[in-house]
Amino acid sequence: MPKVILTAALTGPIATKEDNAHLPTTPEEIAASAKGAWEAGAAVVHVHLRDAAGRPTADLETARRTVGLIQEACPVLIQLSTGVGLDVPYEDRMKLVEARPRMATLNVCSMTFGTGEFRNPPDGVRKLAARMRELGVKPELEVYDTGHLDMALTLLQEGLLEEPLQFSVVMGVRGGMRATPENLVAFVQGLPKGSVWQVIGIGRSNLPMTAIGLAMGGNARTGMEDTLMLRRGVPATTNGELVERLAGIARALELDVAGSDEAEGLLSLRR
Ligand code: KMH
Ligand code: ZN
Repeated sequence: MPKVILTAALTGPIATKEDNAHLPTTPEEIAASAKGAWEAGAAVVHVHLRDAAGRPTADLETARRTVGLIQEACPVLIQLSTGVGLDVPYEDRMKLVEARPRMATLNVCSMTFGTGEFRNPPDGVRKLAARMRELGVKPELEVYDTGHLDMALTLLQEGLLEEPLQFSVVMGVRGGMRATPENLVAFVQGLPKGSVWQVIGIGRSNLPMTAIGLAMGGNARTGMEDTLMLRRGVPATTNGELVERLAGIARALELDVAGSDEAEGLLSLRR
């Protein structure tokens, strides 16, 4: 049976405990949530960090501590977000890869992001890509629109990225592409042969778009960064239950859910 990789995006940069009291924000809560997600079938966790006041942070000590706690809790693969949060300076965000996660996100273009602005300046993106290559941290290319794919391919041509490229096709952010099956099909057709890709569906699009992505042969991500709701009117209480639902969809499609050790090979991670 074909294998699929499920990722749990545990926290994200925007929601707070006021939006959902179960959102993990401290290093301990994030590690416990990572374990629950891994037990439910996530091979990868995508990690954002918060400071003591609950705001997004790129503090390297918090990153090292959180990575350490997750590693103690379970063998899940750790992907740190270098997106961090809309108000965190790019120079601080870049430093997070020094915590040497197996993977980290690379957002290749600036854009409007809901009511805010997500700044990814071209020179900063190139520096970060180069540093990730040096450290052997696999970039997950976050692409929110077709021009972002062109930028990723430019970085590949410049020798800043290595194939196979790994994409997160993010759908449903206001400022990026809308979450529609037509957009997903068109986008995936443009990816270089051999690329690894997953769908990220924001909000209500999470369940249908990840299901469509799995049926199309992609991987999929869920978690409280992407949706705080299990279904309409029912808030998620753990990341594990969102992963469990996604794993159920994968199995219903006769797809095997990859463990972390299998995912390591499928994602061509170094080390
Ligand atoms: N922080 C958001 C603005 C990432 O994790 O790299 C976008 C984001 C992407 O969450
Ligand atoms: Zn993120």
